[in-house]
Amino acid sequence: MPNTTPPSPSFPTTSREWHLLTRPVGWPKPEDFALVEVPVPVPGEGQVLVRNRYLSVDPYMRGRMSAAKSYAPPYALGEPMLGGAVGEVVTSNAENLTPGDHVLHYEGWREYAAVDATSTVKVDPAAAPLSTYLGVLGMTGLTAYAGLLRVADLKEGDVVFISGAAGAVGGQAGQIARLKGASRVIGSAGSDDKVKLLLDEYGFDAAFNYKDAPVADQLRAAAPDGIDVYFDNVGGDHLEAALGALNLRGRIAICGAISVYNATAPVPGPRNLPRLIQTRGRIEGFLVRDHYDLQPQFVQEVGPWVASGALKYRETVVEGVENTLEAFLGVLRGDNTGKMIVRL
Ligand code: NAP
Ligand code: FER
Repeated sequence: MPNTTPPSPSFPTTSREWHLLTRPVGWPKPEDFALVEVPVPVPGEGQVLVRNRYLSVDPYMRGRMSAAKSYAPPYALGEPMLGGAVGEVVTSNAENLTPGDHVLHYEGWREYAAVDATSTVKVDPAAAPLSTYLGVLGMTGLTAYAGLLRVADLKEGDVVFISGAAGAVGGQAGQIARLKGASRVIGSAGSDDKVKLLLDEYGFDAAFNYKDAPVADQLRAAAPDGIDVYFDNVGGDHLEAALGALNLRGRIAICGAISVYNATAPVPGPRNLPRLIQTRGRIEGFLVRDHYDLQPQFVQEVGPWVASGALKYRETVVEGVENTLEAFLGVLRGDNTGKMIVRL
């Protein structure tokens, strides 16, 4: 039996959602977007109405704002944008979900969403704070885990370099490397406070502010014996510097290239790719979607580290659906430490 409960008389009738109006060129501008008020959607058969509580804003969303063909389809103009979200089921036309349940789904950038129950994952607010299902125990966490352990094939004793190291993926990748027996973990980030966090709280052995001096120089000083693994969140000069420092049979996992996401023309690649020949090195890009088979192992291993504090995480929480765009732009600017989250 569907277990729909009628909304209470005080239930709002309208919902706000973010639409993409025009495809940004370079840095997205507020005029490219609109916060639109619409009627609260009516869930169809097999759907639930979800009141979103936390929205995820992620770097990949910049790619979906462009028309270019990629691994995820472009956002449609004049339509609500999509993204990870966690919310509470308000009404249910699905057998397996009940009002009061909490679910993870992909209809973010809005207050209310009617979602197919089969496209949701039930989450337990008693097991972990709801926001963590978008971050340390969610997509960005699995990205760090799979990218480091499977793609970069981390081995005990490796010297590991991580860019974007104070961000959601990078901070977690660095700490997993440490917990898994890396001999030296080096991170780069864009502010002195972030560098301090890496050294004082996340247990990195060395860290530098990439804005202070050329990355290649700072990496050479931090890793005088070279690196075995590079986890790339940034691309550009970071990637070239990492190739230059790569040891024999080194591995580079290309997770992201945020330094070029707003570029208006193709950006040249690293000038020192032949370094892969000398080192018999390997460079491999990956998408987290191809690694969900690791999800149970990830939760089993990382969950206890998070619960015990062995793995620390930060979240930067922005309040209010009306501030979602600013939160997203903040990720591109580096306003966040750890996972950027919008709380509704
Ligand atoms: P995040 O690191 O929490 O936030 C992005 C960070 O990028 C910012 O805080 C900023 O920190 C840094 N940044 C911005 N512009 C930069 C530049 N020009 N040079 C160097 N750093 C810059 O974001 P995240 O969600 O964890 O994602 C990190 C990377 O992983 C992104 O490239 C993302 O696209 C990628 N990713 C890939 C997958 C996958 O499946 N392949 C999945 C998730 C994420 P600073 O202050 O340090 O500059
Ligand atoms: C990102 C977040 C997610 C990203 C890629 C993904 C390259 C991957 C999504 C998927 O596997 O579908 O910031 O940047």
